[in-house]
Amino acid sequence: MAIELWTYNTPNGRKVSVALEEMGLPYSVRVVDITKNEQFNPEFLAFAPNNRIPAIRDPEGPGGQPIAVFESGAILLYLAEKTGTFLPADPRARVPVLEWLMWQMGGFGPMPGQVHHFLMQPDGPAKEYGLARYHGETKRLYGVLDRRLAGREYVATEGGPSVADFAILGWAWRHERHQVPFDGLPNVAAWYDRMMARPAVQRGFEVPMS
Ligand SMILES: N[C@@H](CCC(=O)N[C@@H](CS)C(=O)NCC(=O)O)C(=O)O
Repeated sequence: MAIELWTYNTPNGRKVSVALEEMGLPYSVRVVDITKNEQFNPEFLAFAPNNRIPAIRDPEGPGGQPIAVFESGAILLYLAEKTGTFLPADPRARVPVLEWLMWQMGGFGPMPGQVHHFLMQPDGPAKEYGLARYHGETKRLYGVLDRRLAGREYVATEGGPSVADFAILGWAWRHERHQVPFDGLPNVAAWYDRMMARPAVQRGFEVPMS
């Protein structure tokens, strides 16, 4: 039975559709229109208590019983473990995937998200301060990613991507919106093109979500 993906057309939402496509799992999209505050609907809050997309409901969870998962990082790990894909079983090889997934969840998402917020504010000192802080931090994070990708095809694994790549890609997809051109980030640019050339990734970004 298909997994329900409750989501909207945003970086955090796209991470999960990309992963589902890459894993070949059947799923249906349930649009939660966050521009209309649908994330506060009781039906959604019942299994997504933080009123943020994405969340999933899997009718065939562990033990064949239904399960719901919220928080995109937890969803990616759940799906990777369910399918035995995109997350190495070897504990040593798994560590960098967890490191870079947490790096994304803790920084390379919250920081560009603040840039998106401050860009929409009226001109003035608050906007100036917010952008100086969060755009600066976002650019620093892109620099960290570029150095990590030197001599590597994927962020945390060899021979193919992991869920860490899917998580980071969701936000890099919005690099123009948070005003970080890839000039001067050659390794990020090459990785981005490599990831975006994957047919499943393309399907994950194209599936209607709004
Ligand atoms: N840490 C959460 C963040 C989710 C998140 O911030 N989702 C945004 C869209 S990208 C949202 O639902 N915003 C609705 C709101 O702010 O009320 C995750 O990765 O799942």
